[in-house]
Amino acid sequence: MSAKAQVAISDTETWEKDKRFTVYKVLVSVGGKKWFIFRRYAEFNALYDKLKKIFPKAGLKLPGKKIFGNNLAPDFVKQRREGLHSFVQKLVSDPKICHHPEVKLFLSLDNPKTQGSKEEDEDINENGDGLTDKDANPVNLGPSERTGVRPSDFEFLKVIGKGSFGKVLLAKHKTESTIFAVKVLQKQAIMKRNEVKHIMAERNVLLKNIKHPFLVGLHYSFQTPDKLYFVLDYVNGGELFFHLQKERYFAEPRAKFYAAEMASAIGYLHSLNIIYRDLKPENILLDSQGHVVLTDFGLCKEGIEEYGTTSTFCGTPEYLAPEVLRKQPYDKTVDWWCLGAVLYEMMYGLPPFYSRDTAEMYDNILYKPLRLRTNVSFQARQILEGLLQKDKSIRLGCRQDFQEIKFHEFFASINWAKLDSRGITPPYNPNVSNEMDLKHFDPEFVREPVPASVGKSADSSALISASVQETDAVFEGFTYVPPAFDED
Ligand code: ISQ
Repeated sequence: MSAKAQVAISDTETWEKDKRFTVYKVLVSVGGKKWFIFRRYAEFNALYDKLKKIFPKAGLKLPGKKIFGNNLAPDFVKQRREGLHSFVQKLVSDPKICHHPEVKLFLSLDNPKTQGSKEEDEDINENGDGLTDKDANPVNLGPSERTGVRPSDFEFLKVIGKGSFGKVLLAKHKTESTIFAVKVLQKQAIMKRNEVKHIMAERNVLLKNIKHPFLVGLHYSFQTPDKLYFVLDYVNGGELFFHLQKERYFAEPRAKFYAAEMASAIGYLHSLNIIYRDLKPENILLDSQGHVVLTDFGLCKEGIEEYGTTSTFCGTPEYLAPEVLRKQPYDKTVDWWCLGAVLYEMMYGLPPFYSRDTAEMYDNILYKPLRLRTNVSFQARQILEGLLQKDKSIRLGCRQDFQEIKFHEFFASINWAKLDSRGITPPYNPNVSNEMDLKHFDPEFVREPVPASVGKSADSSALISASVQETDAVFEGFTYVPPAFDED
């Protein structure tokens, strides 16, 4: 970083997570490049605490920590913004402070986008969408990202799924005539819901180049100013639970086969230090031959050390592990609980601890002992007891992770090498006639028209609204990761 950095607190925004809080929008510019970072007061304060010890004579000042009354009151926020503005001005006016790693981190001065060579910048401009590099302000989507791809390269045919941040569409590549499932995420929707952290997790997961026979394959990704596009395998055997609903429950060999393919995929993710965390009915698909395909890595928790834990809440009520319900730290064993829940539902026809009353179901998950009717084998009951152990410190998988599941008696008949080579013939063939066969998809989605904004609109226009550019700034390098501070 040779050019001098300039900073200004340009605005504030009220974001929501568990409660409402203020974020300060800091415009940083270095050598003609500009970007925004979003920081909470507590983050300024943490930086201030460190710097005042390192640079005691610099006379750094931060607006006061606590006042009486409402921290969101406009007058108070304005006053604080002005104080924070003076603070950041002071940081960049002193080269020694400005080059300190804590300051560089805080202002994202080491963001690769700000350090790119001229050649790299020109490459980015060659994406052919008529946007200048500054306008496009791209997210780093990792090795899967392709430049020069646009939504208009695809014909979007049907909505085939809805996720937490967007939709999954059936799409045909216009020139290659190949069919894909394209997951479209709205950058702004994610930002509004303060889920930047989650999409970051998705990005980071993508960076790891995941490839496994039972995980949905990512062909490539691309982006427009307001959306992220993930071009995925189209999997058309239907949701596993769509089939389960039709048959009420599966015979043990069938349930075992699906559980083994899922366990193998989860074991693989764990080997990359990724917690899937979101194993739930709608994320388990069958391919055209009847093999399991897990989708949606949006909520994977990655980068967790072997004995590390994390406590971000996410999940679906039926399969929530007790520690997740309690908002306690969780680890890889959360996925073994979920596998237990899926296996239970496949064999008994309902999720474990099920109640139509959600509050009662939560209570059951936390306190009710697991009851296992004897219409399933002893080995099945034994593995379910191990996986659905409420205390994660004694849950099956807590010591040697996947190895404990793989070598459990229940799976004794599974040849794991053959399973991983997709060499075991699936117990059920979804019988799809061709790639376009949508017979296994929820007709409610399939009837839904493709949103007009997908593949058209301002996405590929040079006229990008200010708010869209701002949203992009948030995603550039995924600068903002809200920490768990209480102080606004
Ligand atoms: C692939 N094929 C069908 C549906 C899908 C849903 C989510 C992610 C990928 C998918």
